Amino acid sequence: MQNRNGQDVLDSSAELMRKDGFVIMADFCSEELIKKLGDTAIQRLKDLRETLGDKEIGIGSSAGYKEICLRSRGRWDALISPKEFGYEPENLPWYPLMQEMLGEDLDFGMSGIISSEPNTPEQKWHIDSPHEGAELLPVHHIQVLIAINDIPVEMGPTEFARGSHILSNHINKTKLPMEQMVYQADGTSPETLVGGTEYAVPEAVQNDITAGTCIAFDDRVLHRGGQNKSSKNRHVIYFTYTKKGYNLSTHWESDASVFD
Ligand SMILES: O=C(O)CCC(=O)C(=O)O
Ligand SMILES: [Fe+2]
Repeated sequence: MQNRNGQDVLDSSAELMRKDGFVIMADFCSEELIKKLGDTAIQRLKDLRETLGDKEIGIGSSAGYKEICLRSRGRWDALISPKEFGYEPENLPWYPLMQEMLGEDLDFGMSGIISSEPNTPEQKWHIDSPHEGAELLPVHHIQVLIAINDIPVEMGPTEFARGSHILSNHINKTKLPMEQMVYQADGTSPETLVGGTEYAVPEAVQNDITAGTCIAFDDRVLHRGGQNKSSKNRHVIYFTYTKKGYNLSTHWESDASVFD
């Protein structure tokens, strides 16, 4: 697995994912790939928002539709299948890293776009999946975020707490309850994650991101979408992958359709 400069980044990226819970791979996707993903996604999001019109929509996937939801105020998430994007999920350039982390017989999870409007506030710190065992089990769900444009800090790139995929274990590490961490609640932060334990506060990382960067994260890592202080929409495309047979039911919880 090579980046745009021809460097082999598979082993170093896998190592960072295991250690930090995330890896930021700059200069990774080709111009052609980000253009195609971006054009498809922005059009689809526009169409879905038009179809949605004045229909009611709340915050969180259970208060949304099966095609589109709000992940937090001003932060739209629209599902777009690999087929609609025009790619097979196994032919995308980050796939070797997914195989390395999840095993050769991994499953595709979901794909789409997350788009935050100007003046969107930052999210509350959260994890997207609970832990499944007292010891640190291998990652079960990886999300890949692709920057189709530059995302300077003022546009709110995703922020990660380094190494918190280990510390967020609600079975035997953190004192925070699982539901509080999974459903963006007040009181979750890198500090409170380790409150009352022997562990050091994990470092919060939010970097300027350039177009073509690919970020992969173990979704047990504490993270949050940043505040968009700019006057432009902040887009990221995502593709997710799971270990064989993992059920993603809590990640998209609505059965209602915007087309009904
Ligand atoms: O918008 C982002 O950067 C991240 C969004 C996110 O983590 C979520 O909605 O679960
Ligand atoms: Fe998240």
